[in-house]
Amino acid sequence: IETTRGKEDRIEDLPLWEWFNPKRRPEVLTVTPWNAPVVWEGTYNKALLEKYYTRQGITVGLTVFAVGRYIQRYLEEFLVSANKYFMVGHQVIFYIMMDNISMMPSVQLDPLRSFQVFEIKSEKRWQDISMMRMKTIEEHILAHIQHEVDFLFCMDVDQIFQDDFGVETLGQSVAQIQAWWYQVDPNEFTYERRELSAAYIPFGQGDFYYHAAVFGGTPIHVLNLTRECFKGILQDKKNDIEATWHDESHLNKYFLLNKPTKVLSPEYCWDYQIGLPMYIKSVKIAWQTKEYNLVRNN
Ligand code: 2GW
Ligand code: MN
Repeated sequence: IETTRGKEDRIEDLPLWEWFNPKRRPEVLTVTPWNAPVVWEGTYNKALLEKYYTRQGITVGLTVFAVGRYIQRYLEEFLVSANKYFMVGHQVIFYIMMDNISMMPSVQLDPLRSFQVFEIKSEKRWQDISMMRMKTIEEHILAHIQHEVDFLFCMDVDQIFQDDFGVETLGQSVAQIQAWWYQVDPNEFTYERRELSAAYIPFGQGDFYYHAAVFGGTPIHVLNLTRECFKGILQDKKNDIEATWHDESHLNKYFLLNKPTKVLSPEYCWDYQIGLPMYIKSVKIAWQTKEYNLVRNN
């Protein structure tokens, strides 16, 4: 598939050593075994990256889904905070997928920011609401997103931006470390462990436990990711099995086979319920509290 914007390999144009200094954070893991940067606060040269991407004139997309009670509960705060902290100074398109577009909150966006709202159908089971996002994202990348943006992020709605989530996060294929599983032995990760599932990861394998609440990359790479994950989801349905953590299990399998070119530290999606250890220097996105009684009793 050809993307018309043709800016595929941009981040590699700026050599890693020019903007990234892993030694700035000696107390944490800053480079993966396959030599991809793990981006932590303090490791990147913000001024240089800003200059570089401003000259390129990039547009960054962000997909977010809000179905049922998640509209009232989470969407407005997500958008207001994203407007304030996501890719400040760059063109941004928010792609908002809702089962009821008349419930779209009125959010005042800054210049350079726009949104597109799409109506999607709701699924009966919440597991399917979550998993079907892969299919919807795939369809939208093919239909229009590939022509509209240079980079795309896909996020959960139940979270709030609290600090700059900027161009240092851009790359071909970007994965987020799940806050609770940073520093845990991979054999304890909640990967799918049943061989029958397409998301199966045997013990002894795996690099990180990635969080499906934040992933991104160039449209072509996100297209491939969503396609492969959705294929796995369908195969599992055929075999009458559902992966333990739904789309997230499939995402972890995908990133095991297709290593991300950039990994985001837990600072980029932190859960304050863990506390605030010294190695968290800046919380870019914070998890919202889950009100299971409110949102999960359907
Ligand atoms: C989800 C679970 C239970 C009840 C409702 C929903 C629900 C999810 C919903 O009613 N409406 C809705 O819009 N969603 C969308 O699915 C919304 O965008 C939300 O952020 C996303 C994932 O659901 P969430 O955030 O409740 O799941 P988490 O925070 O436990 O997420 C992790 O695990 C999920 C799979 O179980 C996904 O992989 C998710 O990406 C992970 O962060
Ligand atoms: Mn979530």
